[in-house]
Amino acid sequence: MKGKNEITHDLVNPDFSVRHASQLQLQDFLLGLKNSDRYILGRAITLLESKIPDKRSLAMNLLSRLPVVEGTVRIGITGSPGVGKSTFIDSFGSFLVAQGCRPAVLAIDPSSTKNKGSILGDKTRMLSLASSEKAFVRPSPSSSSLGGTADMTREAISLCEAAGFNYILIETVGVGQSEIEVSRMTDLNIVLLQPGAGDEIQGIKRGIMEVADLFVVNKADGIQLALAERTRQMYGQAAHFFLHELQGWQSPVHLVSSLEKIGLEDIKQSIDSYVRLSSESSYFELKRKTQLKYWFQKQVAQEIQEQAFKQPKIKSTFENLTRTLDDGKISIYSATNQMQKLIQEIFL
Ligand SMILES: Nc1nc2c(ncn2[C@@H]2O[C@H](COP(=O)(O)OP(=O)(O)OP(=O)(O)O)[C@@H](O)[C@H]2O)c(=O)[nH]1
Ligand SMILES: [Mg+2]
Repeated sequence: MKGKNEITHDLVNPDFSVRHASQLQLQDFLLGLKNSDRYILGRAITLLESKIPDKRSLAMNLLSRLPVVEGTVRIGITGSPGVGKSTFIDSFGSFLVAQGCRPAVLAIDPSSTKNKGSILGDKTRMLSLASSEKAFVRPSPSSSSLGGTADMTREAISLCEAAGFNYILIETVGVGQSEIEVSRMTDLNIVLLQPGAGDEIQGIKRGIMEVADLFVVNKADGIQLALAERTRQMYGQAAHFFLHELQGWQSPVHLVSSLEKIGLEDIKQSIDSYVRLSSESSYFELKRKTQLKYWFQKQVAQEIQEQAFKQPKIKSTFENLTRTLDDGKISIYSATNQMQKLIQEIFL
């Protein structure tokens, strides 16, 4: 007999029964993650997205109790819209499963606010991976949670690792801020290129060399194969002249057809080489530590800012000055100066 508070997922697994999501307690989450329960992992990530204070504090409590997990690899996958990131992740993720790995996919998609269909899009494009028991696929977080997306993704990585997933793949559309934030939570970044990318007059931009530890020219199939090969050569030459932060590493450029599942083994080998080289030189560990410090500082700064704005005098002065600034009755320098003085008066 099942209690009132239990629901049964008959269609998924007849033996599978959990307490209703809203009733899940810390111990349920910890046990579920320990048992690699994908349903519980999904609920735990939803908990992170919640704005309800009780749920948020349960999420924080959970995060602080997660076990330290070693041997995981966090991979950012970026590239312009439509280059084939989701298709690549589906194929490469399935390849990883066949190799005995356990991939988890998270997505940061700034376009999801505008294009509500993209959540469904991600899911349908990663069908084979999503159906694998050894994998976990989480489409873009709900649009309402934008703003703290980066923090949430970082926390979701920890949850996935605690649930036994050892390859964390994070898809992000290669536009500006989200890409940079993701590179601050990953061990290595794969940049996907279209055949013909870099052919334009400006050529290959320096910025792209700085974020890529591995290049994939995707859609290297059919009539695009020759063009893809030319793109591979161009990026190969550029990488040759670019000094990578990891000593002895030159970002390789691989040809892949995500649709036809060609070239995936080379990607895995390159990832393995990168992890080996960076671990040997302690770069791997150092990078993670630097990232931890970055997020710690950022979160503390955010907290200080939030608390400071709750201080009545600061709040009212700030609002007044903003209004005066709006009326054009004060210069920005004078307004900033007044705020600085007030902050010093209150805190020093
Ligand atoms: N020919 C060919 N087409 C591909 C390949 N990979 C992806 N595509 C196609 O490219 C289109 C876009 O693929 P997606 O995987 O959705 O690309 P994406 O980069 O995730 O797109 P966004 O998330 O919208 O930025 C789809 O129509 C795919 O079928 C490939 O290897 N070869
Ligand atoms: Mg996609």
